[in-house]
Amino acid sequence: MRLYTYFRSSAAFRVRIALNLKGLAYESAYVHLAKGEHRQPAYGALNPQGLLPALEEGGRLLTQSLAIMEYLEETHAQPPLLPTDPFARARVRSLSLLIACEIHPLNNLRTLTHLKKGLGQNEEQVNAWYRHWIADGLAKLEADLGAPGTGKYSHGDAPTMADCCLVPQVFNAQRYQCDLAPYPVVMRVFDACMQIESFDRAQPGKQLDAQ
Ligand SMILES: N[C@@H](CCC(=O)N[C@@H](CS)C(=O)NCC(=O)O)C(=O)O
Repeated sequence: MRLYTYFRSSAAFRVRIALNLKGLAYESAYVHLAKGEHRQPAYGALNPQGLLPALEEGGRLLTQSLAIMEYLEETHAQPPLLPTDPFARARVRSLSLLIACEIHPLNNLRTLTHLKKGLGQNEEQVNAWYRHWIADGLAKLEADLGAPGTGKYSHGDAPTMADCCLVPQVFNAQRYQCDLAPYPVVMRVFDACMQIESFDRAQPGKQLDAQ
């Protein structure tokens, strides 16, 4: 398997964690987001969505981190990233989607670039936007993680797809110096995940393209 990745891409970070948790070897193809390599024709020809990550296997390409993690779950069942009980599976997907759909798109590169270059916002205003949506999203995550089902990790006592989404989102929040004190459950789960080698090895600073 080949993963198209960038060290700071939190969506790619999710998939790096999932691959590591499942013990799957992969090669990395580095696409430099800050230099705009994902917008170049070469990458567009490969991945029409023009985003990271993408996973290539057997000459076929999969996009969207949640779809990729579901694919890994279906093709390599152990260890599971989703619980067996249907309600619990739906809860893990809901937590994952809260991060991937309600927080991440508001703060990704193209959104911030449009705020700056398209709408003329200055750095301070863009940072305020970023922190606003982190606070909004993490407050919702904190409330949900307080519900029954949360154990050592987002759901129960084994890491799931939700944790693969939670950890990169907290890394992003830390990078933008967001106040994380109001989210003790989120941070407890984050700390528990970061004790696991598969999470630690996937972090941005440990990637070969890290700057
Ligand atoms: N929903 C997508 C999000 C993909 C995405 O936005 N990736 C970011 C990197 S984390 C990206 O490629 N951004 C490029 C840009 O915004 O121009 C997924 O989960 O894979």
